[in-house]
Amino acid sequence: MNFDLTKEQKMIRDVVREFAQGEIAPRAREIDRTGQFPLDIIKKMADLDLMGLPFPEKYGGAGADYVSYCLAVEEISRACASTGLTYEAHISLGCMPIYLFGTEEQKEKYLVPLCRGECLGAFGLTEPNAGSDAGATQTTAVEDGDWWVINGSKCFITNASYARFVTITAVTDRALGKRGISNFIVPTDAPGFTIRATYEKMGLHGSNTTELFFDNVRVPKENLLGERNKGFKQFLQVLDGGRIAIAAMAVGIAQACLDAALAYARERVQFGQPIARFQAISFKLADMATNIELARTMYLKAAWLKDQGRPVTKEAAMVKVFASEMATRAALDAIQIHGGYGYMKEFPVERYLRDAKLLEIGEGTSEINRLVIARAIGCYL
Ligand code: COS
Repeated sequence: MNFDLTKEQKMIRDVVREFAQGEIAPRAREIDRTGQFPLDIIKKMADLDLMGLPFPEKYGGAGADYVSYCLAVEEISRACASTGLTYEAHISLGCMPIYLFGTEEQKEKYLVPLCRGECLGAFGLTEPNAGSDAGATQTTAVEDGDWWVINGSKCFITNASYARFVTITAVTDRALGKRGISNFIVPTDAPGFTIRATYEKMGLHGSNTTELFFDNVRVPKENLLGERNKGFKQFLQVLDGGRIAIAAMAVGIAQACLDAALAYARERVQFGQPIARFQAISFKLADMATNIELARTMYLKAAWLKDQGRPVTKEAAMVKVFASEMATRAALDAIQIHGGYGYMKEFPVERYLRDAKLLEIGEGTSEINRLVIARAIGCYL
């Protein structure tokens, strides 16, 4: 067994870390305050070849592995979680379905511009009445000659305002229930397709969150992605990968919590000494560091399994639950260590809490992921 990163993985992590700390971190507070989407940062990430990092060079990607991609997600999220989520959703939810299930023609047409960072990737799964129960999708796609006609709506969709096309799920055979769902690539300029970005969120203010509305939207037959009626399994497979990357995001936020809390505790003097010297504080920091190490090791193992083409459903769910809940705890402890200052916007730790919380909800709630784990270990046999 070898726990070392390869030379290439280390190189990618270090390049991304330097870029994230130098160019993203100084902007994070402003991005949170104004809610301004960091489009110029995304352009720079494209210049660094990050927007197609884990995809083959023939599709415009950088040919790196999933481990390297997750390391990049951690580093970007450590600097700015809004930028981290934008990146994660682009790769794991936007690019991945097309890479996994697209025909060569579809990859040429859709994956290449995504990998080059010419537009952002987005995936429309969740609906007002189909959240955890994603199989309850109500959006429909009905055949009409050489076309599919799509009607319905999606909610909480990341990146769609900056996408040229969105992959969505729709019911193609109602009688088959969740086994009658298919995936479609829908151009965002198609007549009848409306995108609205008016949510007021608790955190991740710089991440674009949208609602999608389809009113008799016509897409050509060839925009079906993957096999007809296999959409449910396809997106569960996509979500397996996404959950590992969300865990990497959580580790990034937790690391930022530790960085901030440790620096503060070493400087802040009370009762004649830095508070880091008090056991009550140092043990909090020690626990934070231990949990971060554990979550990082878990996501690296899960990403490695994915790179080997091995089953990863259970490990992805485990690390998603552990890392996201760990990040929220780390943010709460970081605030506590900062005392009254931690409650103020002048310090970054209150933002870390608002940003971390989403990771217990998005790409499968902690409850759904515990259900996946419980099934995998045989609780319900
Ligand atoms: N990968 C591939 N196939 C999978 C899978 C996975 N990870 N998990 C289950 N499947 C298969 C099952 O084997 C089953 O196959 P058959 O039809 O051949 O029997 C099929 O998919 C249906 O699975 P299941 O019966 O388990 O579906 P359920 O509706 O009971 O449960 C859960 C599915 C709850 C796990 C799923 O709906 C889920 O993950 N929900 C959360 C959605 C989510 O994360 N939303 C966030 C969106 S952010 S983009």
